[in-house]
Amino acid sequence: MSKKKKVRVELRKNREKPPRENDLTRAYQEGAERTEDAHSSERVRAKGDLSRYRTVVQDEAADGSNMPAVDASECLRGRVLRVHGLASIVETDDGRLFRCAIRRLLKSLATDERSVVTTGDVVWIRPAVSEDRGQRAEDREEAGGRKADDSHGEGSASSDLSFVLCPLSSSYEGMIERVEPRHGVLTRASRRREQVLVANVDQLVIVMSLVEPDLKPHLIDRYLAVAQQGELKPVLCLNKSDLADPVELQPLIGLYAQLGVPVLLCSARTGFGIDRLREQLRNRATVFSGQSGVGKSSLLNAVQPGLGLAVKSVSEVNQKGRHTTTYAQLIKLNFGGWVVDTPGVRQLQLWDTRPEEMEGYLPEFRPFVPLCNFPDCTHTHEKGCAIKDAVARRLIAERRYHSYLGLFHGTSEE
Ligand SMILES: Nc1nc2c(ncn2[C@@H]2O[C@H](COP(=O)(O)OP(=O)(O)OP(=O)(O)O)[C@@H](O)[C@H]2O)c(=O)[nH]1
Ligand SMILES: [Mg+2]
Ligand SMILES: [Zn+2]
Repeated sequence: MSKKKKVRVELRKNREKPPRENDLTRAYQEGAERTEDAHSSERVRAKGDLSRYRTVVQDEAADGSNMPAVDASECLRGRVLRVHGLASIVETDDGRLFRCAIRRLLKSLATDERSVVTTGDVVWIRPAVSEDRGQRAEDREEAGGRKADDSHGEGSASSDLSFVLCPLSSSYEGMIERVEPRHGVLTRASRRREQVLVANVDQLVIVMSLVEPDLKPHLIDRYLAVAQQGELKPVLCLNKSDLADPVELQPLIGLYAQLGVPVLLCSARTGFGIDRLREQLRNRATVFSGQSGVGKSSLLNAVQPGLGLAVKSVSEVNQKGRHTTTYAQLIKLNFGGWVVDTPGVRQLQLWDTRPEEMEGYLPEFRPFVPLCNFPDCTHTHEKGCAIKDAVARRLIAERRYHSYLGLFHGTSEE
């Protein structure tokens, strides 16, 4: 993560030069009778100079990010709750909701327009200027007064913001001026481009159902690779335990537990395992991901009663390919932390990885890799391959080796 610094900069130096009737400096130097005037003008001007300085937020390493700096006195900091086409819903630090467009410059800086701004992003927005500014001087005063009461850290940077607030039903409008550098991302390749599904989360809860739809072990392994790539702590959540016999799952649970991945067996229907899931989410930033119909939204409704997320109705259950959740949505948890519910994924291709890097995504391969006969062994067809040998001796699970082959060849075995 790059460091942030606040700096004082001089803004619009050229445009805001105080108007001068004449060249007063020359008049002063010439010792003319206008000395008094010249003096007082200079005094006024010095004050003007001061007000032209602003605190801006920018990255410490100028080369680290190409995001534009923003003027903290004119912008508000917030987090993106969801993205609807061209509009992003941002909650500012003071708890207001803004419907925002994205500054065009940011789009030209991004490698993929779909990921310029994504759910979970920390952004700086410029509230929209109300058209009837002139008539609302009274509102301005009132709002300014209120503002002083609810001071809120960085968001309180300016009291002259109040006049630009423009209510639109229950929310305001604004423009996203800057996206803070991300950490902890859920990313995938989509049509040969990087798609950042969610940003700034700590952990990925991989939701699988034991049946309806059936468990997909290869998909779990793919998710584990994506978690490692995005620096997310993975958690495996096996849902619909009410529909299957958990005894048969012991080898699978054992395998992932051995790899250091917490495994939670749950049922959104009966409430089994929901307390443990809630503890896993407390005070963390989490994303839920998995196929459509595994019960992501149902689990979140169980974790926080009253949430009311839409879940697939019984009549829709057999309609394959229908997603009930259609966009990633950030939800605040009333016991601390937040979670992003996402639409089901059909395919999960890793972004920006070469086949020879794939072995790095299977931690249990590591001790064996140096023992292969060829230093550049791909563990696919080579003789004297220590990985294949370890699979034969059951030191590496065959299932995991097959997942590796799928990752290596870029095929999704589902
Ligand atoms: N038997 C059983 N059914 C469940 C359980 N959890 C969810 N379901 C059912 O599974 C179906 C899908 O649940 P959703 O919560 O909509 O699944 P989702 O993962 O959010 O799906 P998308 O939003 O399409 O990605 C619904 O009909 C739920 O009632 C469970 O623990 N047991
Ligand atoms: Mg859902
Ligand atoms: Zn090998």
